[in-house]
Amino acid sequence: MYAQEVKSTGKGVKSLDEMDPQERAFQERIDADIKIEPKEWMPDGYRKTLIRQISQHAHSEIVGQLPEGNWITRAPTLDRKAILLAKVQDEAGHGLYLYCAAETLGVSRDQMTEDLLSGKAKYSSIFNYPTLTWADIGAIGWLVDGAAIMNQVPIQRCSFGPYSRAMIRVCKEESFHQRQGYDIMIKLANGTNAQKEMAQDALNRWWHPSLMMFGPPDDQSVHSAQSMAWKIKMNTNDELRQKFVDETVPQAEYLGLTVPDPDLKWNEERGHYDFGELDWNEFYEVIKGNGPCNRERLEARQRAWTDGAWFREGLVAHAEKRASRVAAE
Ligand code: BYC
Repeated sequence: MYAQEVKSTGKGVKSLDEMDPQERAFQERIDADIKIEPKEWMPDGYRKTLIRQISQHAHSEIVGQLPEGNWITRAPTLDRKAILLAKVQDEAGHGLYLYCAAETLGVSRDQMTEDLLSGKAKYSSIFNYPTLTWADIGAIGWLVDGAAIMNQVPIQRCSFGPYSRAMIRVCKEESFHQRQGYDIMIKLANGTNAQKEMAQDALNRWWHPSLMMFGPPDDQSVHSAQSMAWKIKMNTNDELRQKFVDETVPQAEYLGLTVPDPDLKWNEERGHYDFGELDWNEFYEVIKGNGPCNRERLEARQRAWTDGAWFREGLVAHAEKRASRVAAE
């Protein structure tokens, strides 16, 4: 049954008949929507895929604080500053739940951090673009958090218990993030000409990178078929991208802004918007480390890790001292 749900190529996905009894029983539980919990048996590939995806997601939350954190001291009013501060703190919280969810699979926080800093583990391509104006904070909340919600709401139903439960909480907070971004855009789009131009310029720069957040086109997606069979991913990259375009274009129209795509057109027959081809070379360059801010982002994380060493050492020394005192009592 699960094989029919895999809408992409399905290549490399075993059928139930090809599985040994243990793997088959595991797949049948997934097909029946029974959650898998950390201590239960799972195929190695399932564990590795979850560690890859959850840690990439956690790193994205943490690195994602950098472009927005850049504007906390320059937010235009006290209210905007308090709201942005709360949002950026929420992202830190999301990163922490997600690192905890990945740790239940047997990987340590130190290992995940090393993999991020060495470039082995990825984080979302979107955070390698700069935030040049205040309108970029609006565009990130509206488009980037909007894309994140589109991707993450279905993952609330994913097969791995800790990831699914983390997503339920994360999605509630992401909805507030998206609303605060759209609220900034409403104010700017209804402001002076200069403010409206700033909003349009932010939309021009963030639109295409936001669409790329959903990952490569389905025919180039390496992991989709197997991840969907395991219900680690619930939709293909192209399905979510289309859903995002369909929901976001009317929001841009409400703002009186123009989506920067001459090929964007409502297709009555399909019941969806058609949109132009994305520059996939740009996407692959960004995820290879050659985007506008990749180096800056990793340097900032490296600095935070090095600067925090004394604190981590202090925590370990304190825990060891306490443990030996308890043992002596
Ligand atoms: N950026 O086979 P595919 C957020 C990689 S929002 C970088 O389709 P998969 C936030 C992919 O890892 C963002 N790399 O992969 C929002 C793979 O390479 P590896 C975080 C990407 O995993 C606002 C290769 O390309 N959300 O946190 O099936 C404020 C082939 O792709 C990207 C999540 O992570 C990308 N955009 O699908 C603050 C959600 N796209 O690993 C924070 C959970 C693809 O083999 N993740 N690649 O070296 C997912 O749903 C999936 O991992 C993806 C990719 C849809 C992203």
